[in-house]
Amino acid sequence: MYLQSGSVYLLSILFCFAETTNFRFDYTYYPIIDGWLKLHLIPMNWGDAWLKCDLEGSVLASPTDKNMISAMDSHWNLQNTTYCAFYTGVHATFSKGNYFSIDGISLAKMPVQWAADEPDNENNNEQCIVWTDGKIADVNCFDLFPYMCFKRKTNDMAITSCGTVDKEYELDFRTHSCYKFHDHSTMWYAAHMTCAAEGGYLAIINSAYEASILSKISKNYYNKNFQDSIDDVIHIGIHDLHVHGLWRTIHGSKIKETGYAEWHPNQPDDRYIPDLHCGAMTINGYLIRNSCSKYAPFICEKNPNSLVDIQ
Ligand SMILES: [Ca+2]
Ligand SMILES: [Ca+2]
Repeated sequence: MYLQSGSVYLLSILFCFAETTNFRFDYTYYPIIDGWLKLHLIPMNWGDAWLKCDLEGSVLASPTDKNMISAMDSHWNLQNTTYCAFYTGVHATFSKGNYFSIDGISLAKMPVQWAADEPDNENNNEQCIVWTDGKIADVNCFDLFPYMCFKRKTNDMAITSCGTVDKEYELDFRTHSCYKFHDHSTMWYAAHMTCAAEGGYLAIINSAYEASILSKISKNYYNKNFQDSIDDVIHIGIHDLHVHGLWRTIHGSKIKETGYAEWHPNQPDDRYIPDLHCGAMTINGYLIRNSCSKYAPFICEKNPNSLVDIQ
C-alpha cells in the first residue's frame, strides 16, 4: 500500500516537472541570453548580493554583451521600484580599478557607457558597478542597492524529483520531503538564509522516523570526517529567540505539536544564557539548545514543489 502511494506520488512529481522548463518560479527566462534573470528588490550591499545569488544557484548579472544588456534592461523595466540603479556582478574588489564580471570578463570588453561624471571612485572607495538608466557607475560596495541574478542554461541542468537543479537534495518517500546536509559550518542565521535561498528551510523534525533520517545523514558525514568529534551538533529549525524558554519551530509551531519533542537529557534547561536561543540536533537525533552564533553544519528540508511554477 505504501509503495503504491509512493509511486503515484513520484509519478505526479515527474509529470509536474516535465511540464515546466523553469529553473525556478522566481526567475524569468529570456531566450536572447538562453538564461534566467531575477531582480531582488530588497537592497543589499554588494557582498551580500553576491552571496544571495550564489546561494540561489546563480551569479550577479553583468552587462557582458548587447544581448545581456537588452535582457537586463527589459527585466529592470518590468519592475516597479523607486530605486534608480541596481548592482551588477562587475567589481574591482580584488584590486582597485581592475573591473571584472563574476566569471572574469574584463569591463574593457563590455559594450557599456559610463554615466555622467563617472567613474569618480569617490573617496578612493568605489569598487562595485551599478547599472543606472542604461549606463554604469562605480559605487561604494557597502552601499545598498537592489541587484540582479543571472542563471545561464546549461546542457547538464535537470530538475530532480526534489524540484531543483541542486543534485544534493534527496527525496524521502515516507516524509515526502527532500533533505540536504550542508557540511559548510556556519551560524544559525546564515544557515537559515542558505536554506531559504535554496527554496527550503532549516529542517523541522516531525516524527521519530524523520529524526532517524537526519541522524543517519549526519552520522554519515561525521563518521567520515571526524574520528573524535565532540562538536557533534547540527543546526535545525527551532528556536526560542522571541521569548526565552518558549521553543518554536521556524514555522511557528510549538515543539510538542510538531510530532517530535525528544530533547537531549536535561535539555532545554531554563538557565538564561545570552545567545543560547537556537536549536540544534545531536547526531543521535536529540534536540538541544545551541548558540545562534556557533558554527555548525546544518540540514535543509525542502518541499519538492517549493520552486516549481504551478501556474
Ligand atoms: Ca561613482
Ligand atoms: Ca519535516
